[in-house]
Amino acid sequence: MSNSDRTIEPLTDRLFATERQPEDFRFDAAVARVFPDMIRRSVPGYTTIIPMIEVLTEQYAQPGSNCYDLGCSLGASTLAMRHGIPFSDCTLVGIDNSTAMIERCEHYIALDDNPLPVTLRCENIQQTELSDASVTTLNFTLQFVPPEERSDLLRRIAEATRPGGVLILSEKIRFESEDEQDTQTRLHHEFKRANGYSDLEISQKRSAIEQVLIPETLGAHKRRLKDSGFDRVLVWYQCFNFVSMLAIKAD
Ligand code: GEK
Repeated sequence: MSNSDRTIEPLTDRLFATERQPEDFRFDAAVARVFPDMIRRSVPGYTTIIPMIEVLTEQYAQPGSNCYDLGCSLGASTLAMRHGIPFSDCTLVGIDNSTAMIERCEHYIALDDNPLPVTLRCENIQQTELSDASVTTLNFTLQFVPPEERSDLLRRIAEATRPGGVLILSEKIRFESEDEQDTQTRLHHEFKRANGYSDLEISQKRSAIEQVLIPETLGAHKRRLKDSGFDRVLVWYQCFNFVSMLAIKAD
């Protein structure tokens, strides 16, 4: 690995700026290197959701429990949880199956001065062990799990969650109405344009990601969360076709 591969200076995302062969999007080293810039300029509301994860974690973390960040990438949501957890006997675990992400995440965690230890695991969240949880976060990660395998994961999270515990679930969604789908998609693309992405970048990224990021409707998410063992589900944030939900297990 060269020194430049090790740098954690957030670089500008130009991955789709020039014409390239169509290929499915992967969370590889090239993506990890530009990820903070990419997600901030691509996901409306991301810069609001991250600090709110700290607020939500502070509300729902329980003493002596485990807190999980599933699909932690470079640890933005993990660090928000770390700062929100008010108990020194909690265990915080960040999990991602991209080696490139986990390697860089270690640097970001080390740079942060909060004393709560963070364990990082390079694992598939669909197989990872979960237990005695109070707060679990899936911040734009479930959308990358094949739809038919999502119930299984949510059921395991609900089973591992203590009474009174929560799942914070952020997702790109689609809409029942074609008209709303078109309008919200156009507004999302305008957001990307306003953040400096060209039409070529927007369309090439869209083609690369559409086979791997499968959005579902808000109704489908809510139903599945309830069927999986959560008692209440509420939307606490929405910006265009991006939402964040709070799924709560009753006391
Ligand atoms: C943030 N939460 O900054 N197992 C483990 N990790 C996975 C899996 C899987 N099956 N599928 C995808 N991932 C972060 C942002 S990004 C969202 C999360 C985005 C990981 C994948 O490697 C990537 O790092 C992350 O989920 C999704 O708040 O890029 O839109």
